Amino acid sequence: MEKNSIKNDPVFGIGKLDEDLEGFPYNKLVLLSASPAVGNEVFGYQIIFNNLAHKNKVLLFLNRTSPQSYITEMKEYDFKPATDLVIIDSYSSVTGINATETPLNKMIANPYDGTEIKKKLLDELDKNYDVVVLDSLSLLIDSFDFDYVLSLIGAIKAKISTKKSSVVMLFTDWEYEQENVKKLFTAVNAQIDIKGVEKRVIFGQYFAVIKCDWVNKTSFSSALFKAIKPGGIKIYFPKILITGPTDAGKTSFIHSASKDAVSVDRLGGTIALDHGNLDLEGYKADLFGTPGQERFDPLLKLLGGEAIGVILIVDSSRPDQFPRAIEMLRKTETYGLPIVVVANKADLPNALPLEELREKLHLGKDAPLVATVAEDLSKIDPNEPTKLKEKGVREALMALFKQLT
Ligand SMILES: Nc1nc2c(ncn2[C@@H]2O[C@H](COP(=O)(O)OP(=O)(O)OP(=O)(O)O)[C@@H](O)[C@H]2O)c(=O)[nH]1
Ligand SMILES: [Mg+2]
Repeated sequence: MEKNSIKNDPVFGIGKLDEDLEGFPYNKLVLLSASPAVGNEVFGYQIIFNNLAHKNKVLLFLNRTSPQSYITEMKEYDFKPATDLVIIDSYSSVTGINATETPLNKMIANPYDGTEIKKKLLDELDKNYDVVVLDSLSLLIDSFDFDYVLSLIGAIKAKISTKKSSVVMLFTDWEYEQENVKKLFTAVNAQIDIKGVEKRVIFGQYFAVIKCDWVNKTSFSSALFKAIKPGGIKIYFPKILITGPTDAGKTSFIHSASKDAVSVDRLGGTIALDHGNLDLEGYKADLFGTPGQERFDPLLKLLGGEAIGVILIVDSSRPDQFPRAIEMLRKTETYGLPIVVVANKADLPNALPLEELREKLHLGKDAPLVATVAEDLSKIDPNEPTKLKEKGVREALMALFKQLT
Protein backbone atom coordinates (compact mmCIF):
# COMPACT_ATOMS: atom_id res chain seq x y z
CA MET A 1 0.00 0.00 0.00
CA GLU A 2 1.04 3.57 -0.55
CA LYS A 3 0.67 4.47 3.11
CA ASN A 4 2.30 2.84 6.09
CA SER A 5 2.55 3.49 9.78
CA ILE A 6 5.61 5.74 9.62
CA LYS A 7 3.77 8.20 7.42
CA ASN A 8 2.65 11.40 9.12
CA ASP A 9 -0.95 12.46 9.20
CA PRO A 10 -1.71 15.81 7.60
CA VAL A 11 -0.82 18.88 9.64
CA PHE A 12 -1.77 22.54 9.55
CA GLY A 13 1.77 23.56 10.41
CA ILE A 14 0.31 26.43 12.42
CA GLY A 15 1.10 25.57 16.02
CA LYS A 16 -2.08 26.86 17.57
CA LEU A 17 -4.38 25.14 15.08
CA ASP A 18 -2.61 21.79 15.34
CA GLU A 19 -2.87 22.05 19.10
CA ASP A 20 -6.49 23.16 19.33
CA LEU A 21 -7.79 20.76 16.70
CA GLU A 22 -5.59 17.91 17.95
CA GLY A 23 -4.13 17.42 14.50
CA PHE A 24 -5.69 17.14 11.09
CA PRO A 25 -7.22 13.72 10.41
CA TYR A 26 -7.89 12.19 7.00
CA ASN A 27 -11.24 12.41 5.15
CA LYS A 28 -11.92 15.94 6.26
CA LEU A 29 -12.85 19.13 4.44
CA VAL A 30 -11.57 22.31 6.06
CA LEU A 31 -12.72 25.77 5.03
CA LEU A 32 -10.51 28.77 5.73
CA SER A 33 -12.93 31.64 5.43
CA ALA A 34 -11.41 35.12 5.25
CA SER A 35 -12.99 38.53 5.25
CA PRO A 36 -11.95 40.62 2.21
CA ALA A 37 -9.70 42.90 4.28
CA VAL A 38 -7.51 40.02 5.39
CA GLY A 39 -5.38 37.76 3.23
CA ASN A 40 -5.69 34.02 3.62
CA GLU A 41 -3.10 32.85 1.11
CA VAL A 42 -0.27 32.61 3.65
CA PHE A 43 -2.26 29.92 5.46
CA GLY A 44 -2.14 27.94 2.22
CA TYR A 45 1.63 28.44 1.83
CA GLN A 46 2.27 27.34 5.37
CA ILE A 47 0.04 24.26 5.17
CA ILE A 48 1.64 23.16 1.89
CA PHE A 49 5.18 23.74 3.10
CA ASN A 50 4.73 21.91 6.38
CA ASN A 51 3.00 18.92 4.83
CA LEU A 52 5.75 18.53 2.26
CA ALA A 53 8.26 18.81 5.10
CA HIS A 54 6.39 15.99 6.85
CA LYS A 55 6.77 13.90 3.67
CA ASN A 56 3.08 14.15 2.91
CA LYS A 57 1.89 14.11 -0.70
CA VAL A 58 0.35 17.47 -1.55
CA LEU A 59 -1.84 18.64 -4.43
CA LEU A 60 -2.52 22.32 -5.07
CA PHE A 61 -5.43 23.44 -7.23
CA LEU A 62 -4.39 26.90 -8.35
CA ASN A 63 -6.71 29.41 -10.02
CA ARG A 64 -5.70 32.72 -8.45
CA THR A 65 -2.23 33.09 -9.89
CA SER A 66 0.44 31.25 -11.86
CA PRO A 67 2.47 28.44 -10.30
CA GLN A 68 5.64 30.53 -10.76
CA SER A 69 4.38 33.51 -8.83
CA TYR A 70 2.75 31.29 -6.20
CA ILE A 71 6.08 29.58 -5.50
CA THR A 72 7.91 32.92 -5.53
CA GLU A 73 5.48 34.29 -2.93
CA MET A 74 5.89 31.17 -0.81
CA LYS A 75 9.65 31.62 -0.84
CA GLU A 76 9.32 35.19 0.39
CA TYR A 77 7.85 33.76 3.57
CA ASP A 78 10.79 31.36 3.66
CA PHE A 79 8.63 28.43 2.61
CA LYS A 80 10.74 26.72 0.03
CA PRO A 81 8.47 23.97 -1.20
CA ALA A 82 10.06 20.65 -1.96
CA THR A 83 10.08 19.93 -5.67
CA ASP A 84 7.38 17.29 -5.37
CA LEU A 85 4.42 19.64 -5.01
CA VAL A 86 1.84 18.71 -7.65
CA ILE A 87 -0.12 21.63 -9.09
CA ILE A 88 -3.29 21.68 -11.16
CA ASP A 89 -2.86 24.93 -13.03
CA SER A 90 -6.24 26.48 -13.75
CA TYR A 91 -4.80 29.91 -14.43
CA SER A 92 -2.04 30.00 -17.01
CA SER A 93 -4.00 29.01 -20.10
CA VAL A 94 -6.25 32.08 -19.94
CA THR A 95 -3.31 34.45 -19.64
CA GLY A 96 -1.39 33.12 -22.59
CA ILE A 97 1.49 32.04 -20.38
CA ASN A 98 3.10 29.22 -22.25
CA ALA A 99 2.79 26.39 -19.78
CA THR A 100 3.18 22.75 -20.67
CA GLU A 101 1.89 19.74 -18.85
CA THR A 102 4.49 17.88 -16.75
CA PRO A 103 4.03 15.21 -14.07
CA LEU A 104 4.09 17.96 -11.44
CA ASN A 105 2.15 20.52 -13.45
CA LYS A 106 -1.27 19.48 -14.69
CA MET A 107 -2.92 21.97 -17.01
CA ILE A 108 -6.56 22.94 -17.19
CA ALA A 109 -6.98 23.76 -20.90
CA ASN A 110 -10.03 25.94 -20.32
CA PRO A 111 -10.49 27.37 -16.82
CA TYR A 112 -14.04 28.41 -17.82
CA ASP A 113 -15.02 24.80 -18.42
CA GLY A 114 -16.47 23.56 -15.15
CA THR A 115 -16.71 20.00 -16.42
CA GLU A 116 -13.03 19.85 -17.27
CA ILE A 117 -12.04 21.22 -13.88
CA LYS A 118 -14.24 18.77 -12.02
CA LYS A 119 -13.02 15.78 -14.00
CA LYS A 120 -9.34 16.65 -13.78
CA LEU A 121 -9.51 17.36 -10.06
CA LEU A 122 -11.48 14.23 -9.18
CA ASP A 123 -9.25 12.01 -11.36
CA GLU A 124 -6.20 13.44 -9.66
CA LEU A 125 -7.68 12.68 -6.23
CA ASP A 126 -7.47 8.99 -7.13
CA LYS A 127 -3.73 9.30 -6.65
CA ASN A 128 -4.02 9.47 -2.85
CA TYR A 129 -2.79 12.88 -1.83
CA ASP A 130 -2.50 13.35 1.91
CA VAL A 131 -3.46 17.00 1.59
CA VAL A 132 -5.21 18.89 -1.17
CA VAL A 133 -5.29 22.69 -1.12
CA LEU A 134 -7.89 24.56 -3.19
CA ASP A 135 -6.87 28.15 -3.83
CA SER A 136 -9.36 29.71 -4.32
CA LEU A 137 -12.93 28.65 -3.77
CA SER A 138 -14.21 32.21 -4.19
CA LEU A 139 -12.81 32.43 -7.70
CA LEU A 140 -14.58 29.20 -8.61
CA ILE A 141 -17.81 30.69 -7.27
CA ASP A 142 -17.21 33.84 -9.32
CA SER A 143 -16.40 31.89 -12.50
CA PHE A 144 -19.32 29.50 -12.13
CA ASP A 145 -21.80 29.73 -9.28
CA PHE A 146 -22.55 28.41 -5.82
CA ASP A 147 -24.42 25.38 -7.08
CA TYR A 148 -21.44 24.32 -9.17
CA VAL A 149 -19.08 24.74 -6.24
CA LEU A 150 -21.37 22.94 -3.78
CA SER A 151 -21.69 20.01 -6.17
CA LEU A 152 -17.90 19.98 -6.67
CA ILE A 153 -17.43 19.92 -2.90
CA GLY A 154 -19.94 17.08 -2.60
CA ALA A 155 -18.04 15.08 -5.21
CA ILE A 156 -14.69 15.76 -3.51
CA LYS A 157 -16.14 14.72 -0.18
CA ALA A 158 -17.41 11.44 -1.59
CA LYS A 159 -14.07 10.80 -3.27
CA ILE A 160 -11.88 11.38 -0.23
CA SER A 161 -14.15 9.38 2.06
CA THR A 162 -12.50 6.21 0.81
CA LYS A 163 -8.97 7.60 0.76
CA LYS A 164 -6.31 8.88 3.07
CA SER A 165 -6.80 12.46 1.96
CA SER A 166 -7.92 15.72 3.49
CA VAL A 167 -8.79 18.97 1.77
CA VAL A 168 -8.23 22.61 2.72
CA MET A 169 -10.26 25.21 0.81
CA LEU A 170 -9.42 28.91 0.84
CA PHE A 171 -12.44 31.14 0.67
CA THR A 172 -12.89 34.92 0.79
CA ASP A 173 -16.38 36.02 1.73
CA TRP A 174 -17.05 38.82 -0.75
CA GLU A 175 -20.46 39.43 0.75
CA TYR A 176 -22.06 36.54 -1.09
CA GLU A 177 -25.66 35.72 -0.40
CA GLN A 178 -25.75 34.51 3.19
CA GLU A 179 -27.95 31.56 2.39
CA ASN A 180 -25.34 30.21 -0.02
CA VAL A 181 -22.48 30.86 2.35
CA LYS A 182 -24.35 28.94 5.03
CA LYS A 183 -24.65 25.95 2.72
CA LEU A 184 -20.92 26.08 2.21
CA PHE A 185 -20.28 26.15 5.97
CA THR A 186 -22.59 23.18 6.42
CA ALA A 187 -20.79 21.17 3.76
CA VAL A 188 -17.42 21.18 5.54
CA ASN A 189 -16.09 19.39 8.61
CA ALA A 190 -14.26 22.38 9.98
CA GLN A 191 -14.52 26.11 9.50
CA ILE A 192 -11.81 28.55 10.49
CA ASP A 193 -12.51 32.27 10.13
CA ILE A 194 -9.73 34.75 9.40
CA LYS A 195 -10.72 38.32 10.21
CA GLY A 196 -9.58 41.76 11.25
CA VAL A 197 -9.98 43.15 14.75
CA GLU A 198 -11.66 46.47 14.25
CA LYS A 199 -11.51 49.05 17.00
CA ARG A 200 -11.66 52.33 15.16
CA VAL A 201 -8.90 51.01 12.87
CA ILE A 202 -7.94 47.47 11.99
CA PHE A 203 -5.18 46.92 14.48
CA GLY A 204 -4.88 43.19 14.31
CA GLN A 205 -5.92 40.03 12.53
CA TYR A 206 -7.17 36.87 14.11
CA PHE A 207 -8.18 33.39 13.21
CA ALA A 208 -10.93 31.61 15.06
CA VAL A 209 -12.13 28.04 14.83
CA ILE A 210 -15.87 28.26 14.31
CA LYS A 211 -16.55 24.57 14.09
CA CYS A 212 -14.66 21.31 13.92
CA ASP A 213 -16.50 18.00 13.95
CA TRP A 214 -13.60 15.77 14.97
CA VAL A 215 -12.86 17.52 18.25
CA ASN A 216 -15.21 17.10 21.14
CA LYS A 217 -15.39 20.68 22.35
CA THR A 218 -18.24 23.15 22.50
CA SER A 219 -16.14 26.26 22.16
CA PHE A 220 -12.84 26.96 20.48
CA SER A 221 -10.27 29.65 20.99
CA SER A 222 -9.15 32.36 18.62
CA ALA A 223 -5.72 33.85 18.15
CA LEU A 224 -4.32 37.14 16.96
CA PHE A 225 -1.73 36.63 14.26
CA LYS A 226 0.53 38.40 11.83
CA ALA A 227 1.91 37.01 8.57
CA ILE A 228 5.64 37.71 8.66
CA LYS A 229 8.12 37.66 5.76
CA PRO A 230 10.02 35.46 6.35
CA GLY A 231 8.46 33.24 8.95
CA GLY A 232 4.75 32.95 8.08
CA ILE A 233 1.88 33.00 10.54
CA LYS A 234 2.95 34.05 14.03
CA ILE A 235 0.69 34.52 16.99
CA TYR A 236 0.81 38.29 17.45
CA PHE A 237 -0.04 40.52 20.38
CA PRO A 238 -0.38 44.05 19.03
CA LYS A 239 -0.09 45.78 22.37
CA ILE A 240 1.36 44.69 25.68
CA LEU A 241 1.79 47.41 28.27
CA ILE A 242 4.87 47.57 30.46
CA THR A 243 4.25 49.77 33.47
CA GLY A 244 5.39 50.26 37.07
CA PRO A 245 6.91 52.86 39.40
CA THR A 246 9.78 55.10 38.44
CA ASP A 247 13.20 53.51 38.10
CA ALA A 248 11.86 49.96 38.48
CA GLY A 249 13.43 48.84 35.20
CA LYS A 250 10.67 49.15 32.57
CA THR A 251 12.93 50.60 29.89
CA SER A 252 15.59 48.03 30.77
CA PHE A 253 13.03 45.23 30.37
CA ILE A 254 11.81 46.42 26.96
CA HIS A 255 15.33 46.81 25.58
CA SER A 256 16.26 43.39 26.89
CA ALA A 257 13.20 41.79 25.33
CA SER A 258 13.55 43.31 21.86
CA LYS A 259 16.41 43.98 19.49
CA ASP A 260 15.30 47.33 18.14
CA ALA A 261 13.52 49.11 20.97
CA VAL A 262 13.29 52.90 21.04
CA SER A 263 12.73 55.11 24.06
CA VAL A 264 12.06 58.75 24.71
CA ASP A 265 14.32 59.16 27.73
CA ARG A 266 16.07 62.02 29.44
CA LEU A 267 18.70 61.68 32.20
CA GLY A 268 17.91 57.99 32.52
CA GLY A 269 14.16 58.43 33.00
CA THR A 270 11.44 57.84 30.42
CA ILE A 271 9.57 61.04 29.61
CA ALA A 272 7.20 59.76 26.93
CA LEU A 273 7.25 56.08 26.13
CA ASP A 274 9.26 53.04 25.17
CA HIS A 275 8.43 50.82 22.23
CA GLY A 276 9.87 47.50 21.21
CA ASN A 277 8.81 44.46 19.26
CA LEU A 278 9.84 40.93 19.87
CA ASP A 279 9.79 37.51 18.33
CA LEU A 280 9.88 34.71 20.87
CA GLU A 281 9.10 31.02 20.31
CA GLY A 282 6.61 31.66 17.49
CA TYR A 283 5.00 34.63 19.24
CA LYS A 284 5.32 38.23 18.13
CA ALA A 285 4.42 41.20 20.29
CA ASP A 286 4.65 44.96 20.40
CA LEU A 287 5.62 46.27 23.82
CA PHE A 288 4.67 49.78 24.97
CA GLY A 289 6.36 51.13 28.10
CA THR A 290 5.10 53.97 30.25
CA PRO A 291 7.13 56.51 32.17
CA GLY A 292 7.12 56.00 35.92
CA GLN A 293 7.43 59.56 37.21
CA GLU A 294 4.17 61.00 38.42
CA ARG A 295 4.51 64.20 36.47
CA PHE A 296 3.88 62.19 33.29
CA ASP A 297 0.70 60.56 34.59
CA PRO A 298 -1.54 62.35 32.03
CA LEU A 299 0.03 60.03 29.43
CA LEU A 300 -0.86 56.84 31.22
CA LYS A 301 -4.42 56.34 30.04
CA LEU A 302 -3.42 56.99 26.46
CA LEU A 303 -0.55 54.51 26.62
CA GLY A 304 -2.72 51.82 28.19
CA GLY A 305 -5.50 52.06 25.59
CA GLU A 306 -6.17 48.83 23.68
CA ALA A 307 -3.49 46.89 25.55
CA ILE A 308 -4.39 43.21 25.79
CA GLY A 309 -2.03 42.26 28.59
CA VAL A 310 0.29 43.94 31.06
CA ILE A 311 3.66 43.39 32.66
CA LEU A 312 3.96 45.28 35.92
CA ILE A 313 7.56 45.90 36.91
CA VAL A 314 8.59 46.69 40.45
CA ASP A 315 11.92 47.18 42.19
CA SER A 316 12.15 44.23 44.60
CA SER A 317 13.83 46.41 47.20
CA ARG A 318 11.20 49.18 47.19
CA PRO A 319 7.98 47.99 48.89
CA ASP A 320 7.24 51.67 49.54
CA GLN A 321 6.53 51.93 45.78
CA PHE A 322 4.07 49.03 45.64
CA PRO A 323 0.93 51.13 46.20
CA ARG A 324 2.09 53.32 43.33
CA ALA A 325 2.51 50.19 41.18
CA ILE A 326 -1.13 49.21 41.73
CA GLU A 327 -2.21 52.78 41.16
CA MET A 328 -0.50 52.72 37.77
CA LEU A 329 -2.61 49.73 36.72
CA ARG A 330 -5.67 51.83 37.46
CA LYS A 331 -4.34 54.93 35.73
CA THR A 332 -3.44 52.97 32.59
CA GLU A 333 -6.87 51.30 32.84
CA THR A 334 -5.27 47.90 32.55
CA TYR A 335 -6.37 46.61 35.96
CA GLY A 336 -8.03 43.24 35.39
CA LEU A 337 -6.20 42.37 32.17
CA PRO A 338 -3.96 39.29 32.06
CA ILE A 339 -0.88 40.27 34.04
CA VAL A 340 2.59 39.15 35.02
CA VAL A 341 4.44 40.92 37.81
CA VAL A 342 8.20 41.26 37.38
CA ALA A 343 10.27 41.72 40.51
CA ASN A 344 13.39 43.40 39.17
CA LYS A 345 16.71 44.27 40.82
CA ALA A 346 16.86 40.90 42.55
CA ASP A 347 20.56 41.62 43.15
CA LEU A 348 20.03 44.45 45.59
CA PRO A 349 20.93 43.55 49.21
CA ASN A 350 17.50 44.50 50.52
CA ALA A 351 15.53 42.84 47.68
CA LEU A 352 12.55 41.04 49.22
CA PRO A 353 12.09 37.32 48.66
CA LEU A 354 9.34 36.48 46.14
CA GLU A 355 6.88 35.19 48.72
CA GLU A 356 7.10 38.40 50.69
CA LEU A 357 6.68 40.42 47.50
CA ARG A 358 3.60 38.42 46.63
CA GLU A 359 2.04 39.20 49.96
CA LYS A 360 2.95 42.88 49.94
CA LEU A 361 1.59 43.28 46.38
CA HIS A 362 -1.63 41.46 47.34
CA LEU A 363 -1.14 38.90 44.57
CA GLY A 364 -3.01 35.62 44.60
CA LYS A 365 -0.90 32.52 45.02
CA ASP A 366 -1.22 31.59 41.34
CA ALA A 367 -0.56 35.05 39.89
CA PRO A 368 2.65 34.86 37.87
CA LEU A 369 5.51 36.62 39.62
CA VAL A 370 8.96 36.46 38.03
CA ALA A 371 12.28 37.71 39.40
CA THR A 372 14.64 39.50 37.02
CA VAL A 373 18.08 40.94 37.42
CA ALA A 374 20.69 42.86 35.47
CA GLU A 375 22.98 40.68 33.36
CA ASP A 376 26.19 42.39 34.42
CA LEU A 377 26.12 44.13 37.79
CA SER A 378 29.45 45.82 37.14
CA LYS A 379 27.95 47.69 34.16
CA ILE A 380 24.98 49.33 35.87
CA ASP A 381 24.89 53.07 35.25
CA PRO A 382 22.38 55.08 37.32
CA ASN A 383 21.62 57.18 34.22
CA GLU A 384 21.11 54.38 31.73
CA PRO A 385 18.83 51.40 31.40
CA THR A 386 20.69 48.12 31.72
CA LYS A 387 20.42 44.74 30.04
CA LEU A 388 18.53 42.16 32.10
CA LYS A 389 19.30 38.45 32.17
CA GLU A 390 17.48 36.69 29.35
CA LYS A 391 16.07 33.89 31.48
CA GLY A 392 13.82 36.07 33.64
CA VAL A 393 12.69 38.23 30.74
CA ARG A 394 11.75 35.19 28.69
CA GLU A 395 9.98 33.56 31.62
CA ALA A 396 7.89 36.69 32.26
CA LEU A 397 6.89 37.05 28.61
CA MET A 398 6.01 33.38 28.19
CA ALA A 399 3.90 33.52 31.38
CA LEU A 400 1.91 36.36 29.83
CA PHE A 401 1.63 34.75 26.38
CA LYS A 402 0.28 31.61 28.01
CA GLN A 403 -2.52 33.59 29.57
CA LEU A 404 -3.28 35.29 26.28
CA THR A 405 -3.63 32.13 24.17
N1 LIG B 1 21.00 47.04 40.54
C1 LIG B 1 20.18 46.96 39.52
N2 LIG B 1 19.91 48.05 38.77
C2 LIG B 1 19.08 47.92 37.72
C3 LIG B 1 18.51 46.68 37.38
N3 LIG B 1 17.72 46.88 36.31
C4 LIG B 1 17.79 48.18 35.99
N4 LIG B 1 18.61 48.82 36.84
C5 LIG B 1 18.96 50.25 36.84
O1 LIG B 1 17.82 50.96 37.32
C6 LIG B 1 17.73 52.23 36.70
C7 LIG B 1 16.35 52.43 36.13
O2 LIG B 1 16.16 51.56 35.02
P1 LIG B 1 15.15 51.90 33.85
O3 LIG B 1 15.04 50.70 33.03
O4 LIG B 1 15.50 53.18 33.21
O5 LIG B 1 13.82 52.11 34.73
P2 LIG B 1 12.39 52.67 34.27
O6 LIG B 1 11.42 51.87 35.03
O7 LIG B 1 12.28 52.68 32.83
O8 LIG B 1 12.43 54.16 34.83
P3 LIG B 1 11.44 55.39 34.43
O9 LIG B 1 11.30 55.36 32.98
O10 LIG B 1 12.08 56.61 34.91
O11 LIG B 1 10.18 55.15 35.16
C8 LIG B 1 18.83 52.28 35.65
O12 LIG B 1 19.93 52.95 36.20
C9 LIG B 1 19.18 50.82 35.45
O13 LIG B 1 20.51 50.64 35.06
C10 LIG B 1 18.84 45.53 38.18
O14 LIG B 1 18.40 44.40 37.96
N5 LIG B 1 19.67 45.74 39.23
MG1 LIG C 1 11.85 54.08 31.53
